Amino acid sequence: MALQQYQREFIEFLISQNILSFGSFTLKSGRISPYFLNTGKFNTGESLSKIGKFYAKTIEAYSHELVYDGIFGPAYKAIPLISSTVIALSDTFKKNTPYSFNRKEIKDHGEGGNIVGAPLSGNILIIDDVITAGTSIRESFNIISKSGAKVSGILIAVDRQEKGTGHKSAVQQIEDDYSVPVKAIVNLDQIIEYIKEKGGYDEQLLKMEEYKALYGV
Ligand code: OMP
Repeated sequence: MALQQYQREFIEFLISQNILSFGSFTLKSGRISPYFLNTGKFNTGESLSKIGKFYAKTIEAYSHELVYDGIFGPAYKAIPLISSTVIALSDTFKKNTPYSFNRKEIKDHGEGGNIVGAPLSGNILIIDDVITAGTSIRESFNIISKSGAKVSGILIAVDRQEKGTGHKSAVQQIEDDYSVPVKAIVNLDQIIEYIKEKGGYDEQLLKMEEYKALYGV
């Protein structure tokens, strides 16, 4: 799909906030990547407000495929992301959406349970930051299915377009395994397209292409 204006703005935003950085990074999967997306760096009110708007806009752009009653964000990193997304859905699109997240620690006193926020029921849209090999997102599926709700879709900020455990992309594998749509604000090809247009990233682009040849699909 051709780069949309909001996607250009999003990539520009990733670069300007140093969310997208270049170097040598060991990923959760053990792969060594020449680039990394650190959404933990959405750490000011202004940047958090912006990321929520980008997620909300993407939900609206895919409104025919992403059908949901509530939004779930896995602890910890997705908690602020879903908070700002539901605020943007309410402010910009007048949609009042229940949201919840999990506790990482087991709580056996007070209100108990390991879900905070709206009770999980009906169709749940998972919002997370990045999919590489697809391990983290599967943990969210387990949490939601245990609660009796159904995952109806996934939205991430960046699809790194890498292989999962087999030959398919991790995203494709999740779509096949769970029969749900997985959407991203942007994917790696779109980031590459944008930085090629922008110029000045020749060395980084070369390393990204090498990495893609190893793990890309
Ligand atoms: P997978 O579980 O392999 O899909 O990796 C996704 C998770 O890795 C994300 O939820 C992040 O915690 C982390 N990650 C990033 O945040 N940014 C990246 O660019 C790459 C990763 C990663 O480790 O693969």
